[in-house]
Amino acid sequence: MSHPSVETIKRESRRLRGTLLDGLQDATTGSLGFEDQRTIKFHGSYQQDDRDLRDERRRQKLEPAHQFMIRIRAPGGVFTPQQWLGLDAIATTHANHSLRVTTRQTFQIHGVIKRDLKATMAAINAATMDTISACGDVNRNVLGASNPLQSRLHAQVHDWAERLSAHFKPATRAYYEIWLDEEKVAESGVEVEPIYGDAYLPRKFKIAVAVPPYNDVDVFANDLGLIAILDGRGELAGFNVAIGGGMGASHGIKEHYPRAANVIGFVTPEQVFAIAEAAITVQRDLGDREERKHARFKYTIDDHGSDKIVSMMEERAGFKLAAAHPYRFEHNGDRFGWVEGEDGRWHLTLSLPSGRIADFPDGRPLLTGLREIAKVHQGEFRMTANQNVIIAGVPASERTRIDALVVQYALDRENNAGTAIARSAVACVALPTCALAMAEAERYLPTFLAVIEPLLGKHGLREQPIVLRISGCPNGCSRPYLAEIALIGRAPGRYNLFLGGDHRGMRLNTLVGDNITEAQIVATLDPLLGRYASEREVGEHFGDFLHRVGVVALPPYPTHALVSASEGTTRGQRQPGGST
Ligand code: SRM
Ligand code: SF4
Repeated sequence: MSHPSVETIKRESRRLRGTLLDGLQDATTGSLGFEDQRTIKFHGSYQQDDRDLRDERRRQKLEPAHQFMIRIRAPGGVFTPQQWLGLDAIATTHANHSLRVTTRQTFQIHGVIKRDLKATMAAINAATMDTISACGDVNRNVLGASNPLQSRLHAQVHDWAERLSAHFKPATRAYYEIWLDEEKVAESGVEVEPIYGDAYLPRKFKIAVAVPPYNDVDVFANDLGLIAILDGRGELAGFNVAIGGGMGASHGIKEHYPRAANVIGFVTPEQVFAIAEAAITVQRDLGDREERKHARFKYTIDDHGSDKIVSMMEERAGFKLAAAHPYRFEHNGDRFGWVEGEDGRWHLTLSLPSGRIADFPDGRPLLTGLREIAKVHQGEFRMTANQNVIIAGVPASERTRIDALVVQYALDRENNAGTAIARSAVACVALPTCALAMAEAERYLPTFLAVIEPLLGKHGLREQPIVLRISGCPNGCSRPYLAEIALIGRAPGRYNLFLGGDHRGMRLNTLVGDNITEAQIVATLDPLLGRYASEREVGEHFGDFLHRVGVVALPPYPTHALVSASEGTTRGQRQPGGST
């Protein structure tokens, strides 16, 4: 049976209602129908099945072990201790006893079965959170720099993330009707979607707000990036605007490529909403609605030309962009341990294993430990886009108590043991829940670290920060194409090895090993790390070194790699190749 296209489903969904209410009530299957599986994404949930159990269930002629992933909308990644406790209770009551910090600063909960979905959504709302447009062809969770040092600026950036998220939330009341039993609007399904229109966007759209010198949100991986520019007094003067970032690619299909966003100009704070809305509506109107794989803003920009897209954005926004301001990024990682914010409060960044918070059988009761912290913590929790957590806003007098809990529950194991590469490594979820995974990522990271760390030790590089990212498939949820070393799943136990991204998330890396095994990856990396250890210049990072000595060049697709962090670049300008 052929299914309708996603475009048809969206248009005919009566503003994202579809037949979801009926589908949820059908007790004969743990699955939703094809259309409802598409519609539910806009409500922040994906139908999945436990892939570890697939073969066995097939042998037993059972339907797959259907379950749902739920993603919270959390602009800027800030949660109160009460919200944390609410999520913890949901994870232990309705889900798989774990919380998963994502690369977009929020939580995913896995393993919710269909008959529990509604109760879980209601519990999320009761804990003062929602999941609206956490997935689907709309604006997704807005990232906001989580750098804890500049507390005042952080608050402002968080506010921007909140406001942008609220502004681009779909207008439909479907979510409230379906999950919270709110009364149906008079003519249910005909609400006006002033920004999205009848068919929403051709594809997902992502916004991030970065505050130099930290690019912890990987601003260039977003459809729309806002780079905060401060005036001479340290006040927010406005934002440089970058467009067309995206990571998704396909193995062997050159038309599907990752792209680093290009900087097109500068806007004042008053102009932000107009330019963001212009970008989104240009993509709404020009984006490819025939081929979903080619439907992201990055392809719209490359197909029509950056100049045309920028002109259209300016026309719709009603002003011309000013020239981009100079800015400089230092790195795209998190800073671990305690730091004092300018408000005199303290912030503790803890490295989490691929963002997974569970009570691990090896003696790391991370879920319990963070629950105990949430019970006494008076500040907030901030998720980072590198899947880590900041226990933020701790009064000096409370530090000892938090430290004691951190030690008691082994929350410092990732931070104290291991190498700099391990602390900052990012791996996507992949197996067993992700339907698209071709190889392990989150579950493989510890194994890979166990082979790479001795190599780093051998070459005296244990404390050298190197950006390592693993994705289970070329969709790139760990933003691997911006890493200095990236493994991208091809098949069980086999990866594509990419090298040469930079430590600031400003240059795409290049394929150096196609469909190779762990042994081949190690054999490739060992001599390169050795050369790096002996030939690097002072302060030179691994990816930059590989470019300088000619081991890698820029990739063959239009990279738009930004090679000079100190240059504000102008609209439409293709970035030259070369290394920093
Ligand atoms: Fe992603 C699809 C997980 C961040 C690019 N992503 C998926 C799905 C929903 C698989 C699916 O479609 O069936 C994954 C669910 C796995 C699971 O079992 O939970 C999934 N993506 C994730 C998360 C949880 C990865 C993580 O380990 O943290 C991240 C959740 C973010 C969030 O909270 O909103 C996540 N995904 C990203 C990022 C990184 C980012 O946004 O900064 C990217 C690359 C940036 C980009 O969008 O280009 C990303 N995910 C994709 C793509 C490729 C999209 C494309 O246009 O090419 C897919 C596939 C798709 O949409 O068809 C995808
Ligand atoms: Fe799944 Fe691929 Fe994303 Fe990993 S990169 S979570 S395998 S879609």
